[in-house]
Amino acid sequence: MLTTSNPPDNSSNIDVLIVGAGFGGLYALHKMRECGFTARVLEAGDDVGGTWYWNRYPGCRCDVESIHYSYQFDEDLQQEWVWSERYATQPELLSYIQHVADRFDLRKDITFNTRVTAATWQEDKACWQVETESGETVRAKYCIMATGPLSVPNMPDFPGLDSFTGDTYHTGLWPHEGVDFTGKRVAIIGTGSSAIQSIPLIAEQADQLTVFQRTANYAVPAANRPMNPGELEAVKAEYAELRTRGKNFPTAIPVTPSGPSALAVSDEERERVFEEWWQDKGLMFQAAFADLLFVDEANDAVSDFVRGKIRSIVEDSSVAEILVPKNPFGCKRMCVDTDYYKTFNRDNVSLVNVKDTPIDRIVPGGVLVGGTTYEADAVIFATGYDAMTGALSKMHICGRDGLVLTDKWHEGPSSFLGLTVHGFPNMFTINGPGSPSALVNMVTGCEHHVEWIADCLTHLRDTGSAAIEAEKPAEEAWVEHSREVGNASLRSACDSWYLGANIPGKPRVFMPYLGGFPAYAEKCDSVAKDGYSGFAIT
Ligand code: N01
Repeated sequence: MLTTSNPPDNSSNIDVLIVGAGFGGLYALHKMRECGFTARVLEAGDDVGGTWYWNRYPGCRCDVESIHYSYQFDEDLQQEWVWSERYATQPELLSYIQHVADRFDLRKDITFNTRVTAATWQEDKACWQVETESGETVRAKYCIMATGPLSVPNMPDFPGLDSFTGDTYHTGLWPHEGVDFTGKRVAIIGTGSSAIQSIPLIAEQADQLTVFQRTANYAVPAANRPMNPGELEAVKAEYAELRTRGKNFPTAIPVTPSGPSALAVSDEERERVFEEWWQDKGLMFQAAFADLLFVDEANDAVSDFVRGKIRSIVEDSSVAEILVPKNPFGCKRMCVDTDYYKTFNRDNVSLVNVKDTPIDRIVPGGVLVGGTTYEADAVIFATGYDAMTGALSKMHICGRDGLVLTDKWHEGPSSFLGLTVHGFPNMFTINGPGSPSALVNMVTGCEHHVEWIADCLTHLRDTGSAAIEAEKPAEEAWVEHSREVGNASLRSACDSWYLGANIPGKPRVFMPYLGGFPAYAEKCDSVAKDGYSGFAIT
């Protein structure tokens, strides 16, 4: 029995064990059932939702438009669901995922409040033995790790943290009941996407907000708004076609750059395009010209445009200069904002640059930097995640011949297609390192992986095969190809979570695949069509 509330009765006989009940895990469960496999999901939280279950900080919403950031596998679902805003809030996304779980009767095969701690390949039985925090054991022929690329919060080891007398929060583990900062002095550490979304709202509520910034980030206006009358209906009238078209774009989001190069147009035209895209395109501003993330001079142009915007919004020029990013545009993941820079014009908001003078320690009454204590009643850690490998590394995953995944990956993750790992038969990762993952529309990425895995398992069943495993040369070739593609982009030009640089001691490897969704999907297709070339099937 796994939990008292939801006990599986045939745990040792299931075909597919899925870890995680976010977008990837839920669709995996639905698809596996549809293909006639028995499947079960183990989920650490007490409900479905993954990212959208855990991230409940003020202002949390998706930066991919709702019409794209949603499932496309079921026409009735996409026709019936009504999005209220261009970019859905976390509560709206969570209710969408809950609706999907109910609509497809998924909950009966999900065991909540159950964290997986270990998975061991049993060669003699050709199955995975999976263990949970409560000491339960589940066996399954196949294991799908739908654990999310950004699901393990990074909590820097600040000295003195335990001495703090106020409340502490991490944006990725926000209290379900919400937090009222009225009358409070709040400190927030970090200026990535989570901080940039939450700072304007916390500033409106708190007495005083102190922002501790180590690296200035690029943020562009989200341009969020309620859906216009008739807008959703127009999308739905051609939804299937829109979805198909989306898959032809590198990000799996159908946005066509205004031109191939920012350098091929006059200064006036470039400025006009940047301004137009700045006003309305949100995250897709980065696609205003096709070469912004590849050619230094084009990148300089867009970097300078955004720097100019920051200087024009922030009234205190010394504050503006701290907020102006020094990195190339897009090498850290771009952020979208609603009134982020404007918030620094408020009297109750101050900015502390901790780049050259890092945080010394947390003290009982606040945060100590360079001998000054910034007093706080609450400290928010908006310090990000152990990305891409964090959740997989937290479990003790032991493959063939006793090979432990963290040992194999001690110099950085390697995989074939970001889906499978040599030495770990019958194990699949959804949005794993080596796949496009967070560089594309994540829901499309999840669906693509699940459908590839479903076809693969069906093939194994149809051919009476027991196990599939990525071959070493195929994995090495994929790692090398991913490295080459990654080096061609300016995204790898600075420290970021893409590279694991935000976690002390983590090897520096650019983890998401940068070749774009169409090339990636084509490679996955051709491997399958070739009878799973690059895999050993036994
Ligand atoms: O985390 P981050 P995030 N001292 O890693 C700072 C997705 N997402 O949760 O840059 C001081 O980006 C760190 O500083 P530095 C999206 O993919 C999407 O904000 O390492 N500061 C940085 O400023 C995103 O990229 C959405 O120098 C320290 C911050 O903490 C990803 O999640 C919304 C520090 C961490 O920023 C992660 O975003 C939210 C230290 N010791 C998230 N350690 C949307 O869809 C870390 N920092 C809109």
